Amino acid sequence: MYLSNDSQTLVKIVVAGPFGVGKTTMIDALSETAPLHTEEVMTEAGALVDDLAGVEHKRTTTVAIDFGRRTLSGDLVLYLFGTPGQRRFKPLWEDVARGALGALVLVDTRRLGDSFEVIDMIEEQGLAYAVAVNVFPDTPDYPTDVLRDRLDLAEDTPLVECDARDTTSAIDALICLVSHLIANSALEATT
Ligand SMILES: Nc1nc2c(ncn2[C@@H]2O[C@H](COP(=O)(O)OP(=O)(O)OP(=O)(O)O)[C@@H](O)[C@H]2O)c(=O)[nH]1
Ligand SMILES: [Mg+2]
Repeated sequence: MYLSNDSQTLVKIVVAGPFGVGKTTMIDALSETAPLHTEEVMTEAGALVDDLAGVEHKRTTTVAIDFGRRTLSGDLVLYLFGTPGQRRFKPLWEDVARGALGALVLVDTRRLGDSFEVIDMIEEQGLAYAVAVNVFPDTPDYPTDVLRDRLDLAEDTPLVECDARDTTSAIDALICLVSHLIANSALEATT
């Protein structure tokens, strides 16, 4: 649970994405320490603004942050910050993203349009990111090139599929992001 005193690289990573895409679920699956959550029960008052289509069993929503920690091979320690999903929290997305090295953007392809604003915010913050499609049972099967096109992703932006509930799958998505960040920094070092 505690980090050793050996030299470590500590990195802030944001897990972002629209309402109900599985951010809190993923941080639960990833964190090697008891994760911190700020969940509140959803009430009837929110029924008109928070669309539960596709996630009808969802009962709570994040109102500030999720926080967890994951050590990847050896001395690379990732501090994972999850954002709330609704656009009314946009100023908070920006605050949470500040100082991060990169972002894992979760996407639900049943509601692709909901992801655009989050991706815009990440790009405006100048953060490198990878996109992970959280697969639900009725997720439509888009060809990769169509999906990349719809999300308007740069050629080198990684796009993977994951199951946010599954630790191995969530770690694979995280490794994909970290590999992208390492490749970016190697490129910057040569230019
Ligand atoms: N079938 C399936 N269900 C999932 C998956 N990931 C999350 N869920 C469910 O989908 C719902 C949404 O999960 P959350 O983790 O609360 O989503 P969130 O992105 O944190 O939501 P907000 O914080 O409210 O924006 C929950 O009911 C999860 O149990 C998945 O990979 N597959
Ligand atoms: Mg959440």
